[in-house]
Amino acid sequence: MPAKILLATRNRHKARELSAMTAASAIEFASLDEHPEIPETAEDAPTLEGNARKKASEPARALRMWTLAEDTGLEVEALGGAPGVLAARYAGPGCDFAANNAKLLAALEGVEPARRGARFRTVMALCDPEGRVVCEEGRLDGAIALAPRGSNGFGYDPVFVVEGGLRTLAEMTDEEKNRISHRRRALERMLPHLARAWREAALLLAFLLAVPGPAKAGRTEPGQETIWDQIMATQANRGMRAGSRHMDAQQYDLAEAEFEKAVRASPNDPTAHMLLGAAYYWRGKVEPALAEYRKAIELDGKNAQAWMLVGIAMAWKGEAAPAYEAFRKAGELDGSRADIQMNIGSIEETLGRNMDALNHFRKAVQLEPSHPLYHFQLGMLYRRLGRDGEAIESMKDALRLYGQYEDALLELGAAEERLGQDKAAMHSFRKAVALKSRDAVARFRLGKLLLQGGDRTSAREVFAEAFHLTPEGEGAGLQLSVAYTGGKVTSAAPGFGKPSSGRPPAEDPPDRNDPLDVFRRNLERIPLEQSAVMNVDVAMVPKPRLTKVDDAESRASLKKALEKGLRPDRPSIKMVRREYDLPSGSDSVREAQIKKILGDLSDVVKAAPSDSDVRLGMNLTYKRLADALTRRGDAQTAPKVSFQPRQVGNDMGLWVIGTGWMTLVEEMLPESGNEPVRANDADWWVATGLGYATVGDGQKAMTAFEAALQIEPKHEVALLGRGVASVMTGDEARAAADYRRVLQLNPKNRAASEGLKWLLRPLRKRP
Ligand code: ITT
Repeated sequence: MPAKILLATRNRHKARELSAMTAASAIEFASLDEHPEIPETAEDAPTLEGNARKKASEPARALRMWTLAEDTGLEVEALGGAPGVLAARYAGPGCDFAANNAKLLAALEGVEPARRGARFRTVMALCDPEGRVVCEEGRLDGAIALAPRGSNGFGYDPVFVVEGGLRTLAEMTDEEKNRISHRRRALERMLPHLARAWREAALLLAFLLAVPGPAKAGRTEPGQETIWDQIMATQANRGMRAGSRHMDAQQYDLAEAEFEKAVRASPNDPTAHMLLGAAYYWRGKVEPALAEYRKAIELDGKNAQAWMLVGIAMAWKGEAAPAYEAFRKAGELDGSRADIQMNIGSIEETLGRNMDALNHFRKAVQLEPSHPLYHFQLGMLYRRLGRDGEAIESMKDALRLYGQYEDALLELGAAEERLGQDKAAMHSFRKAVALKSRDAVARFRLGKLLLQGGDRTSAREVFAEAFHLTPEGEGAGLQLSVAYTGGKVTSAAPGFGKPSSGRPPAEDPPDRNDPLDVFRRNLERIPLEQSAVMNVDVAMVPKPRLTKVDDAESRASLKKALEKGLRPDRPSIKMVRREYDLPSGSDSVREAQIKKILGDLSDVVKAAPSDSDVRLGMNLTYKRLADALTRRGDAQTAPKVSFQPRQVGNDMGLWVIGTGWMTLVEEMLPESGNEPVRANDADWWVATGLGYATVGDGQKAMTAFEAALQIEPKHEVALLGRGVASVMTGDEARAAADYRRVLQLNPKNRAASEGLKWLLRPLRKRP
């Protein structure tokens, strides 16, 4: 997991104690030993807090990592609080523990036991990657013994007798000390911050490969301030917070305006420049984005994120060499980030350095084994290297983590088929079709396997649903996204499901932050005469939840509390995806649809493990058909429909989008020309035609469907196919004729009636 928190101490006793106390938690610490390049912090502040802050913030800034550090002092009453902050160097620079103890005992020579009161005080500091610090303190009261006793612990432990007891700390076991120590008490207070830092980092990495900021801006627990909230609050006047909200809502223009303000207000803040750059990038302004990222690097050359952003922008421009250099630089600065490793590997693959790419992909998977995309990408590389067995394993890993990963199912099926495991392949493709019913690729592969197995009837059924047309229209679609990160979803909000024909929802809903209520409000805005498709991603990210330790319990070990509160194993993300159709309809029909959708989503969210953060993303697409057409210059020749074989999206909101799926069709198409294996079999021609249509070759598709119809003039699916090929080659009238013919043969054919509806929809004349 890259989301380690750096433990900034060079004192291995401290490190051991802190590690023991957090061993059962999900939090992982990185040690300063892994970063020999970080110079030792000069502990020259006059207070414990001052030193703790320095010890945490210097490495945090240098490494852009969450960092935990502490400074401990021993304060002896009879010595006016000495040695205090100077405890480490009490007997002089470079002195050892024994010398310090000897000097202390000598200073207290003759002081009676009642006046030997003392206390340990630890100030712990947690610093975020931007250099902002929170501090917490822990104390342990006691007295200085007359002579050293015991051999456990370190430092002043042999001379420190815990209040109310007889033993020195050095006479206690590690566990006993760790239950009561100043360090444990400081850590206890720090835990809520730590847990949030941990979660923050984990979430960020899991969800945002490219953009800094937005994911962090989401609240993790309603009503509770996170460190990030505090940071954002201090930046509110600089527009960062508002900007991040806009990024969350994918309103990049608004985000841009806010971040521009932020940059004007704090021209030396690298984060502001990165955020502004990200907003530019998402608006397609790649050069200005690059300029901002470079500015961030100028201000902070060790900013791995900024280097990675440069790499992404360069990769977008198609400039592999500078992209590679930037990703490598990012990797040098932060070797623990899986996303950076993936990016390095992707470029290497582009450059044909497959073995290097393989190593980087493998490393990414190691660093972040709970991320399905990384397994998928690794599997894809195995596939391209012809290592199908390993590809299958990787795809299965991805599917174990995200069962609805349709691309992984397709790849799995294809690899299984290549290895001759037809039964398994059929099973995988069937699952893919069940997940994305209109995916022509999945239907193509499944149908071919069925044909091969001699099951002609099933094959035809599978092919029949692969020819759905999509209405076209310039400016006709509306994309709308709602991102939500947060605690409990309380309800599907009373009163949901009231549709409107364009009028605003009647009254303010009870909880405007309830994501399902946000969904409801947006669904209600869809005019009744429009149809829409709603896609929802639900991600459940386990969170280390902290239980408040009450007094009775505080005597029990911290380890236990942590065991209770924090998940002991690595967080693994659960994803659920839903797609809903909202056909146009009457008031009551729409009402019922919305009710059903929200009820279903509410069930999904309720079924989330109670120790998970739920993140919801919604994407609504709808078509304003008539309006769009009136805006067209040439309504007569403008195409009304198109054939979209499959929806390619950035699965799971991640960066990688590809056309790799095309290979899944191409590898099954005839080597040369367009003759299928069985040239006198209409169904084989249909399969071939579907294949060509899917990879966008309308002409070859047409030839194949014609051939099928020569053999079998009343082949329903071939007619559907020729309709699609006609659309692809620009003859919508012919497509309509074919679809009419299909409906004569079979009035129940869905693809035909739907396609015909789009093809024949009336054009509204311009006034
Ligand atoms: P870092 O700066 O790398 O954290 P350090 O050894 O310099 O390690 P401090 O300045 O915080 O740590 O500690 C000052 C001294 O206080 C330390 O050298 C010990 O002698 C003593 N000390 C700290 N914690 C102690 C503990 O739990 N028991 C006994 N002595 C302790």
